[in-house]
Parts: sequence; C-alpha cells; structure tokens
Amino acid sequence: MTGLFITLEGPEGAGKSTNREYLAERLRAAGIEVLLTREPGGTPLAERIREVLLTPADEVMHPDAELLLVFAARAQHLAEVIRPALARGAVVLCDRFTDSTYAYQGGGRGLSLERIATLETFVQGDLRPDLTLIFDLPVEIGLARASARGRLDRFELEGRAFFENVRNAFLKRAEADPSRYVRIDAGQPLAKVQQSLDTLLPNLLELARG
Ligand code: Z5A
Repeated sequence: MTGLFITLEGPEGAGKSTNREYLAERLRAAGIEVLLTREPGGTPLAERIREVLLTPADEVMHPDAELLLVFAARAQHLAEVIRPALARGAVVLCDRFTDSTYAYQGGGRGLSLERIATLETFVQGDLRPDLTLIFDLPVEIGLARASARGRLDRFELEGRAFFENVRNAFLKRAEADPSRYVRIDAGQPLAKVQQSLDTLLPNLLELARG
C-alpha cells in the first residue's frame, strides 16, 4: 500500500501550520489516516538538528554546514516517520520539505542547485512529494506576521533581499511543474485561503483513497 505525500511550503508566516491543521481535520473527517509532521524536525534527533539550525549563535554557520544539517535531519525523518507512514497507506502532511532547501539554501544562500539535487537523490532516492502546496505572500506581510510572534529565529534575522530570493525560488519551482505544485494566495484572509483548500479537497480524497 502506498500513501500520499503532501508538502506545504512557502515563506515565514504564510499560514502553513494553520492550514496543515485545517486540511488534516477535513481528511480525518472523511476517515483518512493523516500524519502531521514538519521539517526540519519530525523525530527527536531531527528536532535537535532543528534547534541547531534555528537558534541564533555567535559562530556563523557555513552555508554548506547548513545544507548538510538540513539533509541529515531529513534522512532521519524519512527513515523513522515519513516512509513508514506512507508504507501503511497514510496521508503525510509535512510542513516544509526539500522545496524549502531549494528556496532557502539555493535561492537565499545562493548554493548550487545541482549540489542540492545530488543530495536530494542521495537522501530520498526517487521519493518526491505527490503534491506541494505553495502558500505565497508578499515578503513584508510574512515578516510582519513572524515578528508579531516575538523572538526571531536565525533565518528570520536575514534581510529583505534574502526573503525575496526565497519567494522567487518557490514561485519558479511551482511554475516549472504545474502537475505537482498548487500556488495558494496566502495574503488573503484566512477564510478565503481555506476556501481555496476546500476546492482541492475532492481531488485529495480521491488520491488518498487510491
Ligand atoms: N529551512 C531551510 O532553510 N531549509 C529547509 O530545507 C527547511 C527549512 C525544511 C523553519 O522554520 C526554518 O527552517 C525556515 C526555513 C528553514 N525559516 N524560517 N524562519 P518554520 O517552518 O518553523 O518557520 P516558519 O515558516 O517561519 O513558520 P511560521 O512562521 O510558523 O509560518 P507558517 O507555519 O507558515 O504560519 P502559521 O504559523 O500558520 O501562521 C503565522 C501567523 O499568521 C499566525 O499568527 C496565524 O494565525 C497568522 N495567519 C495565518 N494565515 C493567515 C491569514 N491568511 N491571514 C492573517 N493571518 C494569518
């Protein structure tokens, strides 16, 4: 049995966590097993790597170290959580995955996309998400939502140009493969965003039921 692997992507404050819960509720109400998880993280070890990645520190993290930590956490997460859930037929709803690596380490840090693709294949084999929802919104709105939460993490301390590059990288990936990506306008009021998700639901249920 093979489940369904759905990832939610987009910049900070785009509403990925909020809408992940909303989608999970809808799918569970239809009797589908749903596993909610996130990256970096999703297992105790991967959550420890997340702490290292997100905590601001005096020592500047080299971009290659950042890239390898992201994939180290992903290898653990895939082995312990994602692959077993897919193997038992669950729908996996994952808050960020490798599109974030292309956007943050590729678009934001300027690392080579070829190098990211090599690590992607090394860590994931041929596993890719079945569907990726890109929650897109202007950088200033996302940053305002993130700052309203209080203390900023290591990524949120970056400047505006970094986040413009991240956003553009997400949009470019979505445009390049419309069969896998759906762009959601996350700058709308939450009720409208959730109406957009509702329109996807019949399709998702059909896919989840195989
Ligand atoms: N990262 C990386 O560099 N490379 C990788 O490969 C991976 C990750 C996997 C993880 O942070 C960091 O790791 C991330 C990239 C890096 N960078 N940062 N920062 P994260 O995913 O935990 O952090 P985040 O994206 O910043 O999470 P977030 O701010 O919680 O965003 P969100 O989940 O998209 O939003 P939310 O929590 O659902 O909503 C945020 C607030 O906005 C909240 O108060 C909501 O009530 C509100 N909200 C949500 N939607 C709306 C609408 N439509 N209108 C008004 N208000 C709304």
